[in-house]
Amino acid sequence: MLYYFQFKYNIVKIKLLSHSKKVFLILYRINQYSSLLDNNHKSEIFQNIKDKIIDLDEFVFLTGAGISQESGIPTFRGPEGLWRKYDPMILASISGFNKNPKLVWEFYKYRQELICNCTPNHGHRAIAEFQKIKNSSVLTQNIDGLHEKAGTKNIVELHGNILRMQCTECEFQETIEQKIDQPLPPVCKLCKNILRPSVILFGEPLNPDRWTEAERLSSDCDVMFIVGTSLNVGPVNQLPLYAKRNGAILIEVNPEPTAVFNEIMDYSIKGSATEILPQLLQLQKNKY
Ligand code: BV8
Ligand code: ZN
Repeated sequence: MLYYFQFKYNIVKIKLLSHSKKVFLILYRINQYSSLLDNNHKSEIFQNIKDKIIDLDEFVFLTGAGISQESGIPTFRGPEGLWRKYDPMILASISGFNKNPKLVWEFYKYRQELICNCTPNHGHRAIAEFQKIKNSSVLTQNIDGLHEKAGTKNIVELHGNILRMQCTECEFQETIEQKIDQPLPPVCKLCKNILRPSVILFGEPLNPDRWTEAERLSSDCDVMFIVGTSLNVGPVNQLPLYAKRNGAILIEVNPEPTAVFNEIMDYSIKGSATEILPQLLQLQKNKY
């Protein structure tokens, strides 16, 4: 009797197995087919983009934390994002700094030490290369200095640079090479008041000259690439609208299309900066 059940169980098991194998094969085929579709669709988008932008002259790259993610710098709002662990209104706002400068400095010191050991990735380098063949500027929300490290020119650091610090009272400024070895908060060598990171904190206006330059570049460009940003933060998230109003083509590069602004994008290329930007660069290089 036992053998009978054993035999029956084996038959059922083999049937299930072969059935699940078939299911697995079908799923594998669907997956293969959809990634083929995906790639076909992507190459169709790229061909379309090439036809549209190949003869245009003025390009702007608006970049956010996503372009530095593959250099090892965490983004802010992703699953591992900084703002999931820390409250930006306590650690990255002007009110938080005024209330507890030492705590804010500890947050920035931890990020400075991470960032100063990071290097540009293929995405940063593709933009630096792109600039050699087309007139292009970079408007970055990032404070990590990686665009500059990649050899990029015409950069507007809209939110400042974490590897610089400045006096809260006088004109004193200082670049941070490796790490801050003074007690926190560091004090100004000239007037002994406390220093602050040279970044724009939440609740602070952007530097007026840099903002005016960003408005001009966005309003005059033919194409704006929006790379690695959730466009959550204002007023920078208004810049694609300046470009759109001027009739520019908006091309987004992001594994997750931005929620609010997705409708105004002419193209939304799903993918990472290090994967997509070199391909867009190739489009321009293959012009002739
Ligand atoms: C201002 C420097 C007016 C610091 C930053 C309440 C109180 C105070 C202000 C406000 C408030 N409510 C609203 C505001 C306005 C506020 C704001 O916008 N808040 C948001 C949160 C709603 N804005 C301000 O405060 C600004 N100033 O409004 O001033 C004013 C005028 C006069 C007088 C007084 C005041 C100042 C904003 C600047 C704040 N500083 N940075 C620091 O970095 O520590 S902003 C902060 O968010 C980050 O620094 C970053 O720069 C910025 C934007 O984030 P993203 O770069 O987009 O990053 P995020 O993680 O969100 O997205 C990453 C994306 O990458 C994702 O889409 C992901 O899918 C994608 N991705 C991931 N991996 C990859 C990838 N893409 C490509 N490849 C990959 N591999
Ligand atoms: Zn000073």
